[in-house]
Amino acid sequence: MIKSLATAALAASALTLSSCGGDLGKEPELRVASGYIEMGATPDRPAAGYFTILGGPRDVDLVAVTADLAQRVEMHESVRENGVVTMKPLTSAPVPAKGKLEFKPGGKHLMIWNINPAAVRVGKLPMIFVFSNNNNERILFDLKIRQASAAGDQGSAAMDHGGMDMGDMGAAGADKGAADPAKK
Ligand SMILES: [Cu+2]
Repeated sequence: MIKSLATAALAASALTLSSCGGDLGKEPELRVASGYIEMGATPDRPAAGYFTILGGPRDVDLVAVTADLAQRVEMHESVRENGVVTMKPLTSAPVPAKGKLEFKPGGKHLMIWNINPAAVRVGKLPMIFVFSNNNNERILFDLKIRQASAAGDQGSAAMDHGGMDMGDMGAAGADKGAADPAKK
């Protein structure tokens, strides 16, 4: 009896020790590290979302991003072909183990339609990032909202998004059907 108590005490202190020193050898944790939303140039234009996700111990895919306070969110990739930039809807994006996935201007990005005005006033949009691991693990993260800048790169990005509405709507519509179940 006494012996087993001592063993338990030793085990407990061993646990304490390992949790103390454990940070050094800790497994990387899948997480959203940062991100922001750039509002469209005019209210009828979609906003663009950018973020960085840090990979965990295993390769996973980001399969959807949703927001209750926006009408629609899509993942896109800008691709330059023969000097012309077009956008393609993405159904998933890989997050390599211990690596990172970046959505950034000129590459992969979110397009977000009709963000709730209250969220715009507060300056952040709560979003849900859905992954292909553990029965679609969900990570909640607030993206900060920035107003559209008047000129420069952001202006042209907004124009790209405007063109998207007409060009790739068929593909985007098909894509939306696949993404919807994750929303529920
Ligand atoms: Cu886009």
